[in-house]
Order: sequence, then C-alpha cells, then structure tokens
Amino acid sequence: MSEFDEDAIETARKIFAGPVAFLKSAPALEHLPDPVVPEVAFAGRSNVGKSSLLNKLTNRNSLARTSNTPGRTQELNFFDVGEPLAFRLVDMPGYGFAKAPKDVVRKWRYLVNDFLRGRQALKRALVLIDARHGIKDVDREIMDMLDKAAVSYRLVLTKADKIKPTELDKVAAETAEEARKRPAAHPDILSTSSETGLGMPELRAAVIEALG
Ligand SMILES: Nc1nc2c(ncn2[C@@H]2O[C@H](COP(=O)(O)OP(=O)(O)O)[C@@H](O)[C@H]2O)c(=O)[nH]1
Ligand SMILES: [Mg+2]
Repeated sequence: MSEFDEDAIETARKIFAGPVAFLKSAPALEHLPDPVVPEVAFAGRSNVGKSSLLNKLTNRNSLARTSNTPGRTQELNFFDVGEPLAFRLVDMPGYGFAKAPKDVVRKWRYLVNDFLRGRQALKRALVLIDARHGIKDVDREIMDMLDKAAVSYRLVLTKADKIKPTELDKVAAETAEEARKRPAAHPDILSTSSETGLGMPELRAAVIEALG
C-alpha cells in the first residue's frame, strides 16, 4: 500500500516528465545559487546509487553522472525543475568512501553542515540507504547532522532489486524502526530500484509533497 493517492502520483509524474536541467555545481557556499525556489536534497554514501536514482527519477539517462570517482566530488549540484522554474533538486556530495583523505572528509563535513544549517530554501532531504546493508554509521552521521539542523528527511532504500522481497521487508522494517527514534526523520521508508523502477512514482510524489 502506498501512502500517496493516485492524484499525488499522477501530479508528480507530470512534473518530472517536464523540463529538468543542470544548473550549477557549488564547491563552496559562496557558489550557491540564489535561493529563489524550494529545494529537495539527495544524500547518501558513495556508490549507494544516488546518480542512478536521480537519472531514473527525472527520466534522464545522464543528468547526474553515474561514475564519479568515489570521494572526489565534494560539490553540491543543483538541478532546475519546471519551466517556469518550480523547484530545485540538490545532489549532495557522497560520503563514507573508505579511502577518502582526512581533508576531503573535513571539507565534506563543513560544506554539508553549513548548507543544512543555513539554507532556508531546503525543504527536505532524502537520505539513500543501500537495501543490502541497511543503515551504517556513516549514514548515522548525516542523520545526526539533519536532526541537529532540524531539516526534515526521509530514508530511501536503494538497489532493492539486489535482494529478495522477504529480505527487503526485513530491512525496511529495521530502517523504519530506527527512523522512528529520529526527531527529523519521516516514519515511512521508500524502497526503490533504479534498475526496475520500483518506488519511482512514490519517490516523485515524496519530492512534490516535501515542497509543501
Ligand atoms: N542492481 C542495481 N544496481 C544499481 C542500482 N542503482 C545503482 N546501481 C549500480 O551501483 C553503482 C553505483 O551507482 P551510482 O548511481 O553511480 O552511485 P552514486 O555513487 O551513489 O552516485 C553503479 O554500478 C550502478 O549501476 C539499482 O537500483 N540496482
Ligand atoms: Mg554519483
């Protein structure tokens, strides 16, 4: 059962079938675009499937690059949705890359923390979790940052096609259990696959819902 009704799903489908365009990369806060429309951000550890998900979500093949060198891209990427401009998607730099040098990790922490704390336009974050692994400590770090910055967020399981449905149910239940203990987390978990398209209509609806 979906928490979204047919109208919400259809409205979201239409919006994402329309124009979506890369706006800019911001390697530091002074490069952020003017916050003229609401924003929804995507976060997740390197290799979680964030680029694939953004491409699938927006029906594009190569909107977000899918083969960035892990741990290297420490930038916020902004995408304009709608014409006239309706809202923006923000691709946040991946984290949790084992071999990332300390200064890269430090830079990530400052950039993300400053963005989360200072960005009025940011309505919600979607934190992607690999369905095969569930929530890891690196994910808990960004969840802590979101809770402290009081930015509401939703946990999204990725690569659901890689595990059996019974396992997926189990991971989703464990993830929901942890989400319920988090002040800024949405209690419902979305399960997705960029491979099969599972959960995409709901994820689109979740983005639109987040805009308020
Ligand atoms: N089976 C499967 N593989 C996926 C899925 N999403 C991403 N991948 C693969 O996982 C790897 C990392 O994906 P990518 O989108 O680049 O992850 P990112 O580092 O989070 O942006 C790539 O080899 C993708 O093809 C999915 O839903 N199912
Ligand atoms: Mg990527």
